[in-house]
Amino acid sequence: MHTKETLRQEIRQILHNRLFIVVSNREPYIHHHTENGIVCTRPASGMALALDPVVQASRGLWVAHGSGDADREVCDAKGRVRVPPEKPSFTLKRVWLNEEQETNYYYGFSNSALWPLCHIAYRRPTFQQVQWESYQEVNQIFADAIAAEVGNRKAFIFVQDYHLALLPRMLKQRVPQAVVAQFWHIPWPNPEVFRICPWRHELLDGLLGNDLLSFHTRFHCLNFTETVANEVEARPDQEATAIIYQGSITKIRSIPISVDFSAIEKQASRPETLERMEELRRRYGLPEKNLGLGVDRLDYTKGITERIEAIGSFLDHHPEYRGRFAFFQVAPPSRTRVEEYRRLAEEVDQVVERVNDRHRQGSWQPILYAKEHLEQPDLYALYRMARFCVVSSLHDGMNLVAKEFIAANVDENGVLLLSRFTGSMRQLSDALIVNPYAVDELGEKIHQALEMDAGEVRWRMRRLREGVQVNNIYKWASTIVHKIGHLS
Ligand code: GDG
Repeated sequence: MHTKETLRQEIRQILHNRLFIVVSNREPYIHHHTENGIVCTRPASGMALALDPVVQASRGLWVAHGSGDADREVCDAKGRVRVPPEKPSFTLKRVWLNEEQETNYYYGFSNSALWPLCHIAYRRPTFQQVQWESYQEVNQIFADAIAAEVGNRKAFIFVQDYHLALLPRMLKQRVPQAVVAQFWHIPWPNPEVFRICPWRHELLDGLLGNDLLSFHTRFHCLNFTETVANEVEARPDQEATAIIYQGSITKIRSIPISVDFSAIEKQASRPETLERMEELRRRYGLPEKNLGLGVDRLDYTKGITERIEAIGSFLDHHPEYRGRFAFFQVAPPSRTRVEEYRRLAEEVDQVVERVNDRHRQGSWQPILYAKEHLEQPDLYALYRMARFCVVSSLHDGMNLVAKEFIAANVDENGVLLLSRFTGSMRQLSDALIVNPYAVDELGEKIHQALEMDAGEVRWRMRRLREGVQVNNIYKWASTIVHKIGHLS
């Protein structure tokens, strides 16, 4: 079994004393001003949560955008601070962006062009020259910051995600001795979809600066190699596991990400979790039995409106559940400066109101909606309380909520409903697999989850738990570290 300790040993052996650098837009720790002084929080980001234990084990360096309003105050002159605050084990180096760069690079090109382009969720991407220029500029800022840290040293640089597609090529030019790998956390679309991007050649050129480029699934790898073959002068090898471009090789691999199973299991099993469950019941008026749960950043790819409609359909067809059931949706606001996300927030409000109005009985209503960021221990308590958890993404690279729910369900009494359009579906076949576009069918699956006999619930959850326990975050990291090690 892969653990934090085995990973630490592997990192020591494989990476020797080379510098290990993780790069991402989102920082793993954010410092904010509050009434009680400066407080450090962790963002609701699957990527940041997944990588944190890896960098802790490597004792390396993490370079990211400093986005908190107190970030500068806790850093030294080079933008560095030791984290996690309770037990510092690595250095976070913050890169500073101005308001305009944040608007154009982050909210603009990253989240209004690339995000909808890569997710088939029927939201049209917008392409603006000014946003593209800012994207190039910010990738260059990251390259400068990293080059200053690396100098002439040998280093492994592990870049995250779609915000930094141009960075690998820039790094190869600035620090050619470094091995560069990237993980693309979201889907890669088919060539037909990708070809509408005006800067597709530049993006592909940037990504082919990597020595290793990984996706969650083989399907995304194949989409990528096909896109490359259609768009640039490059030669994929026969198995589509590597691309030869301008004399250098980029290996393409599928390495599915995961969660820290044992840490979540441990946290969920603590006696304090039982107290928290009681407290959450009181705070949100949650029922003792028949609780359904959804946990997502408020994002149109997550299929939140479809899921709420499905609850409505379920109650239309099974009115005997009125008053005996509740669905709790946690959805912290996300990317609120993008118009599409503000519109989604209104849509979700409306659908929640509509379904509640249709089925309300006295003081009871079916949907309880928390538009807020909950503390992590609250989430683990909720995962333990829920009879079922719905992950109904329209398209999702992996989806970590599904795996967190499994890791926290220590009583083996929960059912996972999982969209067939998530990367995690390929590993979690003992879940109830659903199509979020088929709202009535999803409503019937909810009924099936509530009616499922305890034996079936247990064997399904037990098999899911065995799978996630083995295929945990340390296995993901170990695979990546081994692959990077072979490249040097
Ligand atoms: C991208 C890809 C891929 C949510 N609400 C709260 C909260 N969360 C946490 C969850 C989970 C994370 O946010 C969301 O992870 P996902 O994997 O579901 O989704 P994305 O953020 O879209 O992540 C995705 C991932 O990268 C990793 O590669 O799986 O496909 O889109 O960890 O627990 N956390 C807290 N409070 C909340 O209210 N504390």
